[in-house]
Amino acid sequence: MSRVDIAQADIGLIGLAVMGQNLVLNMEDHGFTVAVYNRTLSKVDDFINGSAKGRNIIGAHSIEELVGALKKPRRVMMLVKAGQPVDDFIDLLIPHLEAGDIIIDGGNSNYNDTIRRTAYVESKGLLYIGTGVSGGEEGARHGPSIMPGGSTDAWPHVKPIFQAVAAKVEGGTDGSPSAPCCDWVGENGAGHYVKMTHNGIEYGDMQLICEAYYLMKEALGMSNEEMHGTFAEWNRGKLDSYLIEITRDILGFRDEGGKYVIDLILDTAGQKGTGKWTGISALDMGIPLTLIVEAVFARCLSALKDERVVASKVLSGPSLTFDGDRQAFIQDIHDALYASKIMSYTQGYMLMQAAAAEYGWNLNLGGIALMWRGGCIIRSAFLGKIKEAFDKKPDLNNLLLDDYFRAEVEAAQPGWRRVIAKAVEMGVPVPAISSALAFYDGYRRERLPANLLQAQRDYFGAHTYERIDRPRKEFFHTDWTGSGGDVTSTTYNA
Ligand code: 2AM
Repeated sequence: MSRVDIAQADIGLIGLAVMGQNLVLNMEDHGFTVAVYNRTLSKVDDFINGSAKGRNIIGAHSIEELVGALKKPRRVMMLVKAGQPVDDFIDLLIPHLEAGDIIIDGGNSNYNDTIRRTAYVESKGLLYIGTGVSGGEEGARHGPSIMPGGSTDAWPHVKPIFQAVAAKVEGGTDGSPSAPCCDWVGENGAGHYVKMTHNGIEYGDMQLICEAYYLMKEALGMSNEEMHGTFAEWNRGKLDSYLIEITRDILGFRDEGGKYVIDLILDTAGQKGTGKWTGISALDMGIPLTLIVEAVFARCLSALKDERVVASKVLSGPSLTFDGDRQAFIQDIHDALYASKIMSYTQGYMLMQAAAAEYGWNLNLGGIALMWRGGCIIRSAFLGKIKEAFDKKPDLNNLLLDDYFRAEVEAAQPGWRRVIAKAVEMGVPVPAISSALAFYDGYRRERLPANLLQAQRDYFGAHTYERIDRPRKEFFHTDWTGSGGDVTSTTYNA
């Protein structure tokens, strides 16, 4: 292409907040020419005259100018605030685009919106991608995890750009030394769904680490320095991950006055909603995503700071000091965290498998583990093992049934149980660690007490039940009181 041709940019990017700017610089680092636009035009000029100076980055002062700068098929990526701004930009773009052009939403959109927008944009003869981009500002600049879904025909046109800028990890599926943390996730909202699940798992991982910290602090009375050392050690083993690494650093961090910053931070958690969305989706589909939901509720409980301050002066609990083997207990906490983490990822994968069936997505489950292996907040060595499990058995129904994970849980189980028993005895709340065990103990039981539950439902509402000695889908009703008659409920199915 000659230099006088104005349509020279490989991709256009709308939204020059820090994430957008960093992703543009990252793309340009990899040899792509990028055209940029932002609602507030001064940001375009500031960027072009600032960190984009001397680079193959073209500033546009209107949507028309932006579109005019793009090679065909045109690729326009939005990194703007989720919600209405995305719909607004889609409508602003459509009149300037032609068949085969691609609109990409790289923001934190809800997957339901992405499903709707894919259909809408496709109805105009264009292609749409909704993609999760994880890794924060740093990731955007040097290699994020990218999870694209949407119009399948769009993928070959964005693949070279996305895979070039994505984080890289060792060991590609094809035997290559490095693999990008980006692959096609699936149809319409699949990319944003997987990103949402990533965020839910992130909630779970963070809560589990917080519970481990709380046990060390409250049950064992460990100092920040001791905990810093323990997390440093854990980060060299099976728990090796970004979140353990930053926890190690946080625990050792002091301010100018020599005070540990961790002890100065108010214990009340914020949230932006992606954990809640994950929980809502699980409830809608009937998937026991207990650990992530506990993690969301733990944040909610923490936010009731004022109430807790009042309650702490009124409500009593045990006041015990730890009298066991401290080193052994630290190892038990490690095992409890590890086993709970396996439960959390098991549940997360159950959720994605259910969503794939619900929405008709062909999800590449091993590929998702690889996408999360680097670049994003939940990146860890552990995800390499999940990838291996799906490589061995692509149709693996449940992660716990994989030989490696089954054996790992088996080995961690005694310590996991001891930790929960001790926490209960001492009155230290460990909602995620304990609900993870409740899930495990429930999942591995052939028989649960739901026979009684069904009897109760049949007793008060004639909801009927199935029998162990008859084929499934045959329903029975008992006249429990002798005065109920044989009319059964057929409409109530909640
Ligand atoms: P701005 O610089 O004009 O505020 C992250 O906030 C990005 O989303 C920014 O590029 C911001 O543009 C853009 N953004 C936020 N709200 C918007 C809106 N209502 N319409 C268009 N862009 C918006």
